[in-house]
Amino acid sequence: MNPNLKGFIRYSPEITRAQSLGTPVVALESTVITHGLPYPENIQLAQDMENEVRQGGAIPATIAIVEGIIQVGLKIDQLEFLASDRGVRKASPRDFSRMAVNKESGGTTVAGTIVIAQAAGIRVFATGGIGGVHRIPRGDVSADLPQLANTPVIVVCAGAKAILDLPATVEYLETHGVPVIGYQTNEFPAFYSIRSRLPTSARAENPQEVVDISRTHWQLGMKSAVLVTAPPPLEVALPGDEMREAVKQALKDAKDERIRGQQVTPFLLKRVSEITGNASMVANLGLLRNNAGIAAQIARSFQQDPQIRAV
Ligand code: PSU
Ligand code: MN
Repeated sequence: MNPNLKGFIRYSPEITRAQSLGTPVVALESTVITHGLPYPENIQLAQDMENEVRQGGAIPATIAIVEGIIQVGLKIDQLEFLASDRGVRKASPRDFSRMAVNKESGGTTVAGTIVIAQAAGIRVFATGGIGGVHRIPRGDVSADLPQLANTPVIVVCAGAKAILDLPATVEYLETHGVPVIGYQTNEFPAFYSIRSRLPTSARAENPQEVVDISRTHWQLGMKSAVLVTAPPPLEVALPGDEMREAVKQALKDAKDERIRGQQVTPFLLKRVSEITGNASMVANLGLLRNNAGIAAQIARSFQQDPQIRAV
C-alpha cells in the first residue's frame, strides 16, 4: 500500500459509491486511449471497455491524470479530452511528479495505472497487452515489468505486445516471481495471435480459480502482481505468420527512423496496423473488450471471496 499516493487521488462519485457499497470495481488504463489507438476508435474503445465491465457486473474505474490530478473514474468529457487532444502525455510512475507540478494531463500506462489502482484499493485491472523487453532499441525495458514485480493486483491481458521480445519478457516475469496464469490455455498468448509456444506458470478455467491462486500467492506473503493471460478472441486473432511478418517490417521501420523512448510502443502499434490493413487494430480492440469482460468476472469472484480481505 502507498499511503502517500493515496492522498493525491481524486475519485469519481460513482467509484466512491461503489467502494462504500462493496461493489466490484475494475481498473482500466488510459495510455491505450491517448497513445495506443487513433481517434475516434480510442474513445469508442474506452466506452466499449467500460460497458463490458458493467455487463460483467462490475464498475469501471478508468484511471488517468487530468491537469496534474490523479483521477480514478473519469467523466465523459475527461475521456473525450484525453482521446482527442494530441498534446497529452504518456504517464508512467516516473512522470507523475512533473505532471503534478506542471498540471499536465495524460494517459496512465500499465505501470502507472496499477500503482494508482493498488493505492486506491482496486485489486483487478484490465489492459490489452503489457509492455516488456523490447527487441529494438536494445536495452529498452518497459516500466510495466518492474512495477508488476512489486504491485499486488490481478492484471488481465492478452500476454505482452507481440512487437516485443516475448521469450525475454516471460523470463523477466519468471525471474521476478510474477505468476503467469493462462486463462483456459497453457500457452502465453502473443497479443494479436493466439499462440507463442511459450509456457505459462499456471492455468485457470474460471474466475474463481484465478482468485484462489491470487489470494494464496498473497497469503504466502508474495508482493507481486498476478498476470492473467487470455488469448485474443478467435474471430479477431491474426494468423501467426501474418503477425510475425508485419512486426518484422515495423521493427525495421522503427530502426531506420531511430524511434526511441516512450515513442517506441505507439510507433510500432501504428505501423503494424498500417501494414496489416487495420487487421491488427481490429484484433487489439477485440482483445481489449474481451479482457475487460474477463476482469469484471474476476472482480466479482474476488469481491465475494470470504478470505480476501486479509491479503
Ligand atoms: N495495451 C494495448 N495498447 C497499448 C498499451 C497496452 O493494447 O497502447 C500501452 C500500455 O499502457 C502499456 C504501454 O503500459 O502500452 C507500454 O509502453 P512502454 O513499452 O513504453 O512501456
Ligand atoms: Mn520503453
